[in-house]
Amino acid sequence: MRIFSGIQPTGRKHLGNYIGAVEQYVAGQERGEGIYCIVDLHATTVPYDPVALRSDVHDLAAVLLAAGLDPQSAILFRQSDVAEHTELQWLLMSATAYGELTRMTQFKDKSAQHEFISAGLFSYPVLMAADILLYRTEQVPVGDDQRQHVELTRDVAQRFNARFGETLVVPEGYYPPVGARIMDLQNPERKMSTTGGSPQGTVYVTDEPEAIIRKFRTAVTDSGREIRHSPDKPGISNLLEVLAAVRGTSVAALEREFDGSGYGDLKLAVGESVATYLAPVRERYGALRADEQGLERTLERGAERARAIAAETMRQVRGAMGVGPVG
Ligand code: AQP
Repeated sequence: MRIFSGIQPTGRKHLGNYIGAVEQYVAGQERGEGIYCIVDLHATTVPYDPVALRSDVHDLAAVLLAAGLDPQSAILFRQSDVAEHTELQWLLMSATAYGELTRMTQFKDKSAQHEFISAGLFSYPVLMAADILLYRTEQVPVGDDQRQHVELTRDVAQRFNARFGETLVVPEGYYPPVGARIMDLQNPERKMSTTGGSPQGTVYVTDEPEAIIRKFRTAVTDSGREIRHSPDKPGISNLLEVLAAVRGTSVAALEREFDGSGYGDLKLAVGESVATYLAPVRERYGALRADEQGLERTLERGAERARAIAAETMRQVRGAMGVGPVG
């Protein structure tokens, strides 16, 4: 089973990224051959600081290694080190409809946040399709917010194959059964997010345990008393999902366990469990982040392995599309 996912080096990673994606990458190592890409080219589609971008790549590489990604078995690399991503993106643009891209909700949300709306932001989902299809990926572990982009990737691959002959593998999205959409603790109607969230409602992977417990203690809930997962209780439902994800249990089991307890008990239990869950990651992160040369070596080795797979896919794509010499 070939598993691929990309993750943006955009500042500090939050609990949503961790449960929805990073934890799935680590678990994926058991299921198959994992390829994980730090997508720095995606991060250039909105205003950014070039100096910070390089350092953010190192921050993220250290988080992924601290979480338990083993670069000996999985491939961990930086997107811009493998030029085939942008070449395949350009070729896939011809198999993507303009109308499809205008329907992407992430583009609509993000373009509303910026004055200068880059063409890169608009074509972002095609680069994401190229990232995935380059590695003949079968499974893509991502959070629920990426569902529409994974569906677009499948449509583009199917259209390409219908037009140019069977060349690309059509991947499946893989969404965690609990925690695929962790919500902001202060605004549980909105997902926890790097750019759109509230500081108090966003738990970062490298937060101190006391800060984590405080953020959960002040989480917004309803004025009722019943601990139940339901659409009319977004705050409580989110807390139950977070606790189920970090404890590796089900929401139904937690509803039974907390039957008759107060909201304060649940908030404290979630805060403490998340602090305990993230503490070893934070501890390992410090030493890994300090060794920049070691991180660069890991990314370089990963890029070499990624290039070997990507080059073969590009040979087939170029052949199917009649681009370049016969090869
Ligand atoms: N709230 C979330 N719950 C579960 N999974 C989530 N992901 C993001 N938010 C949640 C998943 O994390 C992975 C990496 O996301 P990314 O590369 O898009 O990184 P980002 O842009 O910094 O993360 P955000 O928070 O999604 O930023 P905004 O909101 O600013 O765009 C993906 O698999 C994603 O599904």
